Amino acid sequence: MMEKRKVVMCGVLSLLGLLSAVTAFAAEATRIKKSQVKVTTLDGFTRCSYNRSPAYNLGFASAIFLMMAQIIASVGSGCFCCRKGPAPTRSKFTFVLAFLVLLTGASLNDEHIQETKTADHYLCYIVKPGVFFIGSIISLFTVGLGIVYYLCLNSVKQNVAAATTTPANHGIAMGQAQIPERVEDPVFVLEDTYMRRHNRMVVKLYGQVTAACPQRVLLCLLEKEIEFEIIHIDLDTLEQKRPEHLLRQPFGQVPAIEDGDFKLFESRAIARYYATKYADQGTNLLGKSLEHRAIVDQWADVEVGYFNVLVHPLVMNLVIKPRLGEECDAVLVEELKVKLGVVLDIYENQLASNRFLAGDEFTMADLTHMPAMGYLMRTNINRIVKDRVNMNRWWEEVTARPAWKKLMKMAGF
Ligand SMILES: N[C@@H](CCC(=O)N[C@@H](CS)C(=O)NCC(=O)O)C(=O)O
Repeated sequence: MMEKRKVVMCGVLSLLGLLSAVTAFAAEATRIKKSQVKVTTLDGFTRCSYNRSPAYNLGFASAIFLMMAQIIASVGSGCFCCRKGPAPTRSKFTFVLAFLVLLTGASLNDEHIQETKTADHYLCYIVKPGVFFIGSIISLFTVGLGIVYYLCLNSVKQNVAAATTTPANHGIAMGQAQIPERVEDPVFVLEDTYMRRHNRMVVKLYGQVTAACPQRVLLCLLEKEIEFEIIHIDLDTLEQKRPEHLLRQPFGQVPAIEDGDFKLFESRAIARYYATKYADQGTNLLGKSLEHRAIVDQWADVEVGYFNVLVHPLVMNLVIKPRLGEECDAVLVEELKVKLGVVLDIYENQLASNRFLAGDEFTMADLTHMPAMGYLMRTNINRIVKDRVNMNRWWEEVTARPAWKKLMKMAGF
Protein backbone atom coordinates (compact mmCIF):
# COMPACT_ATOMS: atom_id res chain seq x y z
CA MET A 1 0.00 0.00 0.00
CA MET A 2 1.26 3.46 -0.83
CA GLU A 3 2.39 5.37 2.22
CA LYS A 4 0.16 8.23 3.38
CA ARG A 5 2.94 10.75 2.79
CA LYS A 6 3.22 9.66 -0.82
CA VAL A 7 -0.54 9.75 -1.37
CA VAL A 8 -0.69 13.30 0.02
CA MET A 9 2.28 14.37 -2.07
CA CYS A 10 0.83 12.90 -5.27
CA GLY A 11 -2.55 14.45 -4.45
CA VAL A 12 -1.03 17.91 -3.95
CA LEU A 13 1.06 17.64 -7.11
CA SER A 14 -1.90 16.41 -9.16
CA LEU A 15 -4.07 19.22 -7.83
CA LEU A 16 -1.46 21.84 -8.70
CA GLY A 17 -0.98 20.27 -12.14
CA LEU A 18 -4.72 20.35 -12.76
CA LEU A 19 -5.02 23.94 -11.53
CA SER A 20 -2.19 24.95 -13.82
CA ALA A 21 -3.82 23.19 -16.79
CA VAL A 22 -7.31 24.52 -16.07
CA THR A 23 -6.15 28.12 -15.67
CA ALA A 24 -4.12 27.81 -18.88
CA PHE A 25 -7.23 26.48 -20.65
CA ALA A 26 -9.22 29.43 -19.29
CA ALA A 27 -6.47 31.77 -20.50
CA GLU A 28 -6.77 30.18 -23.92
CA ALA A 29 -10.50 30.90 -23.94
CA THR A 30 -10.15 34.48 -22.77
CA ARG A 31 -7.01 35.60 -24.60
CA ILE A 32 -7.20 38.82 -26.63
CA LYS A 33 -8.73 38.12 -30.06
CA LYS A 34 -7.92 40.05 -33.21
CA SER A 35 -11.39 41.61 -33.19
CA GLN A 36 -10.72 43.05 -29.71
CA VAL A 37 -7.67 45.04 -30.79
CA LYS A 38 -8.38 48.71 -31.45
CA VAL A 39 -6.45 49.94 -34.48
CA THR A 40 -5.90 53.68 -35.02
CA THR A 41 -3.78 55.40 -37.63
CA LEU A 42 -2.27 58.80 -37.02
CA ASP A 43 0.60 60.63 -38.73
CA GLY A 44 1.72 57.52 -40.59
CA PHE A 45 1.77 55.46 -37.39
CA THR A 46 -0.51 52.59 -36.73
CA ARG A 47 -1.44 51.94 -33.14
CA CYS A 48 -2.74 48.62 -31.91
CA SER A 49 -4.36 49.13 -28.48
CA TYR A 50 -4.98 46.14 -26.31
CA ASN A 51 -7.09 46.04 -23.18
CA ARG A 52 -5.96 43.70 -20.44
CA SER A 53 -7.79 40.38 -20.80
CA PRO A 54 -8.47 37.79 -18.05
CA ALA A 55 -5.83 35.67 -19.81
CA TYR A 56 -3.24 37.95 -18.22
CA ASN A 57 -4.04 36.84 -14.67
CA LEU A 58 -4.96 33.32 -15.69
CA GLY A 59 -1.70 32.80 -17.55
CA PHE A 60 0.32 34.03 -14.57
CA ALA A 61 -1.74 31.92 -12.18
CA SER A 62 -1.11 28.87 -14.35
CA ALA A 63 2.64 29.55 -14.33
CA ILE A 64 2.63 30.00 -10.55
CA PHE A 65 0.73 26.72 -9.97
CA LEU A 66 3.23 24.99 -12.19
CA MET A 67 6.16 26.52 -10.34
CA MET A 68 4.70 25.47 -6.98
CA ALA A 69 4.30 21.90 -8.25
CA GLN A 70 7.86 21.88 -9.53
CA ILE A 71 9.26 23.19 -6.22
CA ILE A 72 7.22 20.72 -4.15
CA ALA A 73 8.24 17.78 -6.37
CA SER A 74 11.90 18.80 -6.17
CA VAL A 75 11.87 19.29 -2.42
CA GLY A 76 9.91 16.06 -1.91
CA SER A 77 12.43 14.19 -4.01
CA GLY A 78 15.19 15.28 -1.70
CA CYS A 79 16.81 18.20 -3.42
CA PHE A 80 16.74 20.52 -6.36
CA CYS A 81 19.76 19.54 -8.26
CA CYS A 82 21.72 16.71 -6.71
CA ARG A 83 20.41 13.76 -8.64
CA LYS A 84 21.58 13.21 -12.16
CA GLY A 85 19.45 11.34 -14.59
CA PRO A 86 16.99 11.56 -17.40
CA ALA A 87 13.77 12.08 -15.47
CA PRO A 88 14.65 15.27 -13.61
CA THR A 89 16.49 16.73 -16.57
CA ARG A 90 13.47 16.19 -18.74
CA SER A 91 11.06 17.54 -16.19
CA LYS A 92 13.24 20.63 -15.72
CA PHE A 93 13.30 21.19 -19.44
CA THR A 94 9.54 20.86 -19.85
CA PHE A 95 9.03 23.03 -16.78
CA VAL A 96 11.09 25.87 -18.22
CA LEU A 97 9.31 25.51 -21.57
CA ALA A 98 5.81 25.54 -20.08
CA PHE A 99 6.71 28.33 -17.68
CA LEU A 100 8.05 30.56 -20.47
CA VAL A 101 5.09 29.85 -22.76
CA LEU A 102 2.61 30.71 -20.00
CA LEU A 103 4.46 33.84 -18.85
CA THR A 104 4.95 35.19 -22.36
CA GLY A 105 1.36 34.44 -23.25
CA ALA A 106 0.16 36.13 -20.08
CA SER A 107 2.24 39.28 -20.53
CA LEU A 108 0.99 39.71 -24.11
CA ASN A 109 -2.52 39.80 -22.71
CA ASP A 110 -1.79 42.86 -20.58
CA GLU A 111 -3.02 46.30 -21.47
CA HIS A 112 -0.55 47.75 -23.95
CA ILE A 113 -0.08 49.68 -27.13
CA GLN A 114 1.89 48.55 -30.11
CA GLU A 115 2.97 51.16 -32.65
CA THR A 116 4.00 50.45 -36.22
CA LYS A 117 5.55 53.09 -38.47
CA THR A 118 3.75 52.15 -41.61
CA ALA A 119 0.07 52.66 -41.92
CA ASP A 120 -0.31 50.20 -44.79
CA HIS A 121 1.43 47.09 -43.57
CA TYR A 122 0.81 46.74 -39.92
CA LEU A 123 0.46 43.70 -37.78
CA CYS A 124 -1.30 43.75 -34.42
CA TYR A 125 0.33 40.85 -32.71
CA ILE A 126 -1.88 38.63 -30.59
CA VAL A 127 -1.10 35.38 -28.83
CA LYS A 128 -1.79 32.70 -31.41
CA PRO A 129 -4.67 30.29 -30.80
CA GLY A 130 -3.42 27.15 -29.09
CA VAL A 131 -0.42 28.70 -27.32
CA PHE A 132 -1.97 28.51 -23.84
CA PHE A 133 -3.38 25.13 -24.75
CA ILE A 134 0.12 23.85 -25.55
CA GLY A 135 1.33 25.48 -22.32
CA SER A 136 -1.30 23.60 -20.35
CA ILE A 137 -0.37 20.27 -21.93
CA ILE A 138 3.36 20.75 -21.26
CA SER A 139 2.50 21.85 -17.76
CA LEU A 140 0.48 18.67 -17.14
CA PHE A 141 3.28 16.60 -18.61
CA THR A 142 5.83 18.33 -16.35
CA VAL A 143 3.78 17.65 -13.23
CA GLY A 144 3.27 14.03 -14.36
CA LEU A 145 7.04 13.62 -14.71
CA GLY A 146 7.51 15.26 -11.32
CA ILE A 147 5.15 12.72 -9.73
CA VAL A 148 6.85 9.78 -11.42
CA TYR A 149 10.26 11.07 -10.38
CA TYR A 150 9.12 11.62 -6.81
CA LEU A 151 7.64 8.11 -6.61
CA CYS A 152 10.75 6.55 -8.15
CA LEU A 153 13.02 8.26 -5.65
CA ASN A 154 10.89 7.59 -2.66
CA SER A 155 9.63 4.13 -3.32
CA VAL A 156 11.22 1.37 -1.31
CA LYS A 157 13.82 0.31 -3.74
CA GLN A 158 16.98 -1.53 -3.97
CA ASN A 159 19.82 0.00 -5.72
CA VAL A 160 21.98 -2.75 -6.88
CA ALA A 161 25.29 -1.31 -7.85
CA ALA A 162 26.67 -4.51 -9.01
CA ALA A 163 28.82 -6.40 -11.30
CA THR A 164 27.77 -10.01 -11.49
CA THR A 165 30.41 -12.64 -11.16
CA THR A 166 29.96 -16.35 -10.94
CA PRO A 167 31.12 -17.33 -7.52
CA ALA A 168 33.10 -20.43 -6.85
CA ASN A 169 30.79 -21.51 -4.05
CA HIS A 170 33.48 -22.50 -1.61
CA GLY A 171 31.39 -21.52 1.35
CA ILE A 172 29.58 -23.45 3.94
CA ALA A 173 26.34 -21.75 4.68
CA MET A 174 22.81 -22.39 3.65
CA GLY A 175 23.06 -18.91 2.29
CA GLN A 176 25.00 -20.19 -0.65
CA ALA A 177 22.30 -22.47 -1.95
CA GLN A 178 21.70 -20.06 -4.78
CA ILE A 179 24.47 -18.54 -6.76
CA PRO A 180 24.60 -15.12 -5.21
CA GLU A 181 24.68 -11.95 -7.13
CA ARG A 182 27.99 -10.33 -6.39
CA VAL A 183 27.31 -6.85 -5.21
CA GLU A 184 30.05 -4.34 -4.79
CA ASP A 185 30.32 -1.46 -2.41
CA PRO A 186 27.42 -0.40 -0.21
CA VAL A 187 24.58 -2.20 -1.80
CA PHE A 188 20.89 -2.36 -1.14
CA VAL A 189 19.54 0.90 -0.01
CA LEU A 190 16.09 1.58 1.25
CA GLU A 191 14.19 4.83 0.78
CA ASP A 192 16.78 6.46 -1.37
CA THR A 193 19.26 6.21 1.40
CA TYR A 194 22.23 6.78 -0.77
CA MET A 195 21.14 10.36 -1.29
CA ARG A 196 20.79 10.92 2.41
CA ARG A 197 23.54 8.71 3.69
CA HIS A 198 25.73 11.63 4.50
CA ASN A 199 23.13 13.24 6.71
CA ARG A 200 21.41 10.29 8.32
CA MET A 201 22.49 7.21 10.15
CA VAL A 202 21.18 3.98 8.67
CA VAL A 203 21.58 0.44 9.91
CA LYS A 204 24.57 -1.27 8.34
CA LEU A 205 24.04 -4.95 7.76
CA TYR A 206 27.10 -7.04 7.00
CA GLY A 207 26.17 -10.14 5.12
CA GLN A 208 25.12 -11.71 1.89
CA VAL A 209 21.57 -11.11 0.79
CA THR A 210 21.13 -14.65 -0.53
CA ALA A 211 22.06 -16.22 2.81
CA ALA A 212 19.25 -17.33 5.11
CA CYS A 213 20.50 -15.73 8.34
CA PRO A 214 21.03 -12.25 6.94
CA GLN A 215 17.64 -12.66 5.28
CA ARG A 216 16.03 -13.04 8.70
CA VAL A 217 17.38 -9.62 9.68
CA LEU A 218 16.56 -8.07 6.32
CA LEU A 219 13.01 -9.34 6.46
CA CYS A 220 12.61 -7.82 9.91
CA LEU A 221 14.05 -4.48 8.75
CA LEU A 222 11.70 -4.48 5.78
CA GLU A 223 8.65 -5.36 7.89
CA LYS A 224 9.60 -2.63 10.36
CA GLU A 225 10.30 -0.12 7.58
CA ILE A 226 13.78 0.60 8.89
CA GLU A 227 16.37 2.11 6.59
CA PHE A 228 19.38 -0.03 6.02
CA GLU A 229 22.40 -0.54 3.91
CA ILE A 230 23.96 -3.90 3.13
CA ILE A 231 27.70 -4.25 3.19
CA HIS A 232 28.33 -7.35 1.13
CA ILE A 233 30.39 -10.02 2.85
CA ASP A 234 31.27 -12.56 0.24
CA LEU A 235 30.82 -16.08 1.59
CA ASP A 236 32.31 -17.59 -1.53
CA THR A 237 35.63 -15.91 -0.93
CA LEU A 238 35.36 -16.58 2.82
CA GLU A 239 35.30 -12.87 3.58
CA GLN A 240 33.41 -13.80 6.76
CA LYS A 241 36.62 -15.37 8.14
CA ARG A 242 38.78 -12.28 7.66
CA PRO A 243 40.07 -10.47 10.75
CA GLU A 244 38.07 -7.31 10.07
CA HIS A 245 34.84 -9.32 9.96
CA LEU A 246 35.75 -11.37 13.02
CA LEU A 247 35.67 -8.09 14.93
CA ARG A 248 31.98 -7.89 14.00
CA GLN A 249 31.15 -11.59 14.25
CA PRO A 250 33.77 -13.58 16.20
CA PHE A 251 32.44 -16.91 14.88
CA GLY A 252 33.15 -15.88 11.31
CA GLN A 253 29.58 -15.91 10.08
CA VAL A 254 26.97 -13.50 8.84
CA PRO A 255 25.00 -11.41 9.64
CA ALA A 256 26.26 -8.66 11.91
CA ILE A 257 24.97 -5.14 12.20
CA GLU A 258 26.29 -1.73 13.13
CA ASP A 259 23.77 0.83 14.23
CA GLY A 260 25.79 3.92 14.98
CA ASP A 261 28.16 2.79 17.71
CA PHE A 262 26.03 -0.22 18.59
CA LYS A 263 27.16 -3.57 17.19
CA LEU A 264 25.33 -6.91 17.28
CA PHE A 265 25.54 -10.35 15.71
CA GLU A 266 23.22 -13.43 15.69
CA SER A 267 20.32 -12.99 13.30
CA ARG A 268 17.55 -13.82 15.78
CA ALA A 269 18.93 -11.46 18.41
CA ILE A 270 19.25 -8.69 15.83
CA ALA A 271 15.70 -9.24 14.59
CA ARG A 272 14.35 -9.16 18.15
CA TYR A 273 16.36 -6.03 18.87
CA TYR A 274 14.79 -4.15 15.96
CA ALA A 275 11.33 -5.55 16.59
CA THR A 276 11.61 -4.12 20.12
CA LYS A 277 13.46 -0.90 19.31
CA TYR A 278 10.87 0.03 16.68
CA ALA A 279 7.90 -1.63 18.36
CA ASP A 280 5.53 1.09 17.15
CA GLN A 281 6.83 1.28 13.61
CA GLY A 282 5.80 -1.02 10.76
CA THR A 283 4.48 -4.47 11.57
CA ASN A 284 4.18 -5.32 15.26
CA LEU A 285 6.18 -8.53 15.45
CA LEU A 286 6.28 -8.98 19.20
CA GLY A 287 2.74 -9.78 20.30
CA LYS A 288 0.23 -7.58 22.03
CA SER A 289 0.11 -8.87 25.56
CA LEU A 290 2.52 -10.61 27.88
CA GLU A 291 0.88 -13.94 27.06
CA HIS A 292 0.84 -13.29 23.35
CA ARG A 293 4.52 -12.35 23.49
CA ALA A 294 5.26 -15.56 25.31
CA ILE A 295 3.53 -17.55 22.57
CA VAL A 296 5.45 -15.65 19.91
CA ASP A 297 8.68 -16.50 21.76
CA GLN A 298 7.59 -20.10 22.13
CA TRP A 299 7.17 -20.57 18.37
CA ALA A 300 10.30 -18.59 17.65
CA ASP A 301 12.18 -21.00 19.95
CA VAL A 302 10.53 -23.96 18.21
CA GLU A 303 12.13 -22.68 15.02
CA VAL A 304 15.60 -22.89 16.59
CA GLY A 305 15.13 -26.12 18.48
CA TYR A 306 13.01 -28.29 16.19
CA PHE A 307 12.75 -26.77 12.74
CA ASN A 308 16.12 -25.29 11.85
CA VAL A 309 18.10 -28.22 13.23
CA LEU A 310 16.44 -30.41 10.59
CA VAL A 311 15.99 -28.00 7.71
CA HIS A 312 19.57 -26.73 7.84
CA PRO A 313 21.23 -30.12 7.21
CA LEU A 314 18.52 -30.98 4.69
CA VAL A 315 19.25 -27.91 2.64
CA MET A 316 22.97 -28.44 3.03
CA ASN A 317 22.63 -31.90 1.55
CA LEU A 318 20.03 -31.16 -1.06
CA VAL A 319 21.31 -27.83 -2.30
CA ILE A 320 24.72 -26.75 -1.06
CA LYS A 321 26.71 -29.95 -1.30
CA PRO A 322 25.66 -30.74 -4.90
CA ARG A 323 26.67 -27.21 -5.82
CA LEU A 324 30.06 -27.70 -4.27
CA GLY A 325 30.45 -30.97 -6.09
CA GLU A 326 30.11 -32.90 -2.83
CA GLU A 327 27.97 -35.96 -2.41
CA CYS A 328 24.58 -35.66 -0.82
CA ASP A 329 24.09 -37.99 2.14
CA ALA A 330 20.92 -39.69 0.90
CA VAL A 331 20.49 -41.79 4.05
CA LEU A 332 20.70 -38.75 6.26
CA VAL A 333 18.23 -36.90 4.03
CA GLU A 334 15.67 -39.70 4.40
CA GLU A 335 16.11 -39.69 8.19
CA LEU A 336 15.77 -35.92 8.36
CA LYS A 337 12.67 -36.01 6.14
CA VAL A 338 10.94 -38.39 8.53
CA LYS A 339 11.88 -36.29 11.54
CA LEU A 340 10.82 -33.09 9.80
CA GLY A 341 7.49 -34.68 8.91
CA VAL A 342 6.80 -35.28 12.57
CA VAL A 343 7.67 -31.65 13.42
CA LEU A 344 5.59 -30.28 10.55
CA ASP A 345 2.58 -32.31 11.74
CA ILE A 346 2.71 -30.23 14.88
CA TYR A 347 2.87 -27.04 12.83
CA GLU A 348 -0.03 -28.29 10.74
CA ASN A 349 -2.06 -28.83 13.86
CA GLN A 350 -1.19 -25.39 15.20
CA LEU A 351 -2.11 -23.76 11.91
CA ALA A 352 -5.43 -25.62 11.74
CA SER A 353 -6.82 -23.29 14.38
CA ASN A 354 -4.50 -20.31 13.96
CA ARG A 355 -4.02 -18.11 10.95
CA PHE A 356 -0.38 -17.60 11.87
CA LEU A 357 1.91 -19.57 14.15
CA ALA A 358 1.29 -17.42 17.21
CA GLY A 359 -2.33 -16.53 16.56
CA ASP A 360 -4.23 -14.17 14.32
CA GLU A 361 -1.36 -11.91 13.46
CA PHE A 362 1.88 -12.22 11.61
CA THR A 363 4.70 -12.04 14.16
CA MET A 364 8.34 -12.83 14.72
CA ALA A 365 7.29 -16.47 15.13
CA ASP A 366 6.39 -16.61 11.44
CA LEU A 367 9.13 -14.30 10.23
CA THR A 368 11.97 -16.24 11.79
CA HIS A 369 10.95 -19.42 9.94
CA MET A 370 10.73 -17.85 6.54
CA PRO A 371 14.30 -17.73 5.20
CA ALA A 372 15.04 -21.42 5.86
CA MET A 373 11.52 -22.37 4.80
CA GLY A 374 12.15 -20.46 1.57
CA TYR A 375 15.17 -22.65 0.94
CA LEU A 376 13.24 -25.80 1.77
CA MET A 377 10.51 -24.79 -0.65
CA ARG A 378 13.07 -24.52 -3.43
CA THR A 379 14.18 -28.13 -2.94
CA ASN A 380 12.61 -31.21 -4.50
CA ILE A 381 11.12 -32.21 -1.15
CA ASN A 382 8.88 -29.17 -0.87
CA ARG A 383 5.81 -31.41 -0.95
CA ILE A 384 6.54 -31.98 2.71
CA VAL A 385 5.01 -28.53 3.18
CA LYS A 386 2.70 -28.33 0.16
CA ASP A 387 0.87 -31.52 1.08
CA ARG A 388 -0.03 -30.13 4.48
CA VAL A 389 -3.09 -27.99 3.78
CA ASN A 390 -2.74 -25.53 6.63
CA MET A 391 1.00 -25.18 6.32
CA ASN A 392 0.62 -24.56 2.63
CA ARG A 393 -2.09 -21.98 3.23
CA TRP A 394 0.16 -20.27 5.82
CA TRP A 395 3.16 -20.30 3.48
CA GLU A 396 1.11 -18.77 0.66
CA GLU A 397 -0.06 -16.03 3.00
CA VAL A 398 3.29 -15.15 4.57
CA THR A 399 5.09 -15.13 1.23
CA ALA A 400 2.46 -12.79 -0.22
CA ARG A 401 3.62 -10.10 2.18
CA PRO A 402 5.32 -7.13 0.47
CA ALA A 403 8.40 -7.36 2.70
CA TRP A 404 9.04 -10.97 1.64
CA LYS A 405 8.51 -10.11 -2.01
CA LYS A 406 11.01 -7.27 -1.73
CA LEU A 407 13.50 -9.52 -0.03
CA MET A 408 13.19 -12.19 -2.72
CA LYS A 409 13.66 -9.53 -5.37
CA MET A 410 16.75 -8.24 -3.60
CA ALA A 411 18.13 -11.76 -3.39
CA GLY A 412 17.35 -12.41 -7.04
CA PHE A 413 15.20 -15.44 -6.20
N1 LIG B 1 23.28 -18.41 14.54
C1 LIG B 1 23.83 -17.58 13.52
C2 LIG B 1 24.15 -18.44 12.30
C3 LIG B 1 24.87 -17.67 11.29
C4 LIG B 1 25.12 -18.50 10.04
O1 LIG B 1 25.05 -19.74 10.04
N2 LIG B 1 25.41 -17.81 8.96
C5 LIG B 1 25.71 -18.45 7.73
C6 LIG B 1 24.88 -17.87 6.63
S1 LIG B 1 23.18 -18.30 6.81
C7 LIG B 1 27.17 -18.20 7.43
O2 LIG B 1 27.70 -17.17 7.75
N3 LIG B 1 27.82 -19.16 6.80
C8 LIG B 1 29.18 -19.06 6.45
C9 LIG B 1 30.07 -19.78 7.40
O3 LIG B 1 29.59 -20.46 8.31
O4 LIG B 1 31.28 -19.69 7.19
C10 LIG B 1 22.86 -16.47 13.17
O5 LIG B 1 21.65 -16.74 13.23
O6 LIG B 1 23.28 -15.35 12.89
